[in-house]
Amino acid sequence: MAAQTLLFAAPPAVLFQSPSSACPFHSLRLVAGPGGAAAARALVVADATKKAVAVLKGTSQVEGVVTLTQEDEGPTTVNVRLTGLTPGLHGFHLHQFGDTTNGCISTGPHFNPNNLTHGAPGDEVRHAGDLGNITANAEGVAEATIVDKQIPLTGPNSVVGRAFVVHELADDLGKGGHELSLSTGNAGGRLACGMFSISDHYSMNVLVM
Ligand SMILES: [Cu+2]
Ligand SMILES: [Zn+2]
Repeated sequence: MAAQTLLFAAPPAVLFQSPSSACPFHSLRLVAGPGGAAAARALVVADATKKAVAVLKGTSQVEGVVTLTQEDEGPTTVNVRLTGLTPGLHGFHLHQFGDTTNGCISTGPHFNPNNLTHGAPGDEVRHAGDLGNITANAEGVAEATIVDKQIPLTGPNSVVGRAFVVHELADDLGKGGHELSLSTGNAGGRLACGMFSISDHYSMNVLVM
C-alpha cells in the first residue's frame, strides 16, 4: 500500500461520504471512476488534517487571526497573531457561542462542556476553552503557538462555530482568589473576538488499497 497526500482547494464534493459518520472529514472513500475492474481500486483515507480560522475584531484597535490545525484525532495546534494590544499578558479563551451580534459579550461564557471550574490549560479541572494567556511585546504584538487536546475541530466538542476572545487583563488561571477567578480568571473586558469556520484548505492522506 502506498500513502499519498492529496491537497484540495475546496471540499472534494466528488468523494463519497458515509452517511453514518458525524464527522465530515472521516470515513471518506475515494472510488475510482469508469476504467474497468482493474482500475477500480479504493482509496481509503488514513488520516486528515483539519483546519479552521477565526479573524478577531472588536471595538478596540485589537485585531488578528487565529488558525487551528488538527491532524486526525490528535491535539489541536493554535497559531495566534494579534496586534494592537497593551504589552503584557492577556487572557485568551474559546467562548461558547459564535454569536457576535452584541459584540464579544454575546459569545457567552468560556466553552465548558464538562461543567468544570476555570483553570489553567495544564490543569485537570478547567474549562475546555481555557487556553491561558498570550503575551504582547512592547509593540503590542502577540504571537503564540499553543497545542491543546480539548479543542477538537470535529465531534460534539468541536470549536467550529464558537469564538475565541482576547481579554484586557491577564487570566489568573483560577488562582487569584477574586470572586471571578473560578469563572473567568478575572481577565477583564473583551477586546476582540472572532468565530471559527472551517478553512477551505485541507489535506488528507489516503491509502491506495
Ligand atoms: Cu474569555
Ligand atoms: Zn475558563
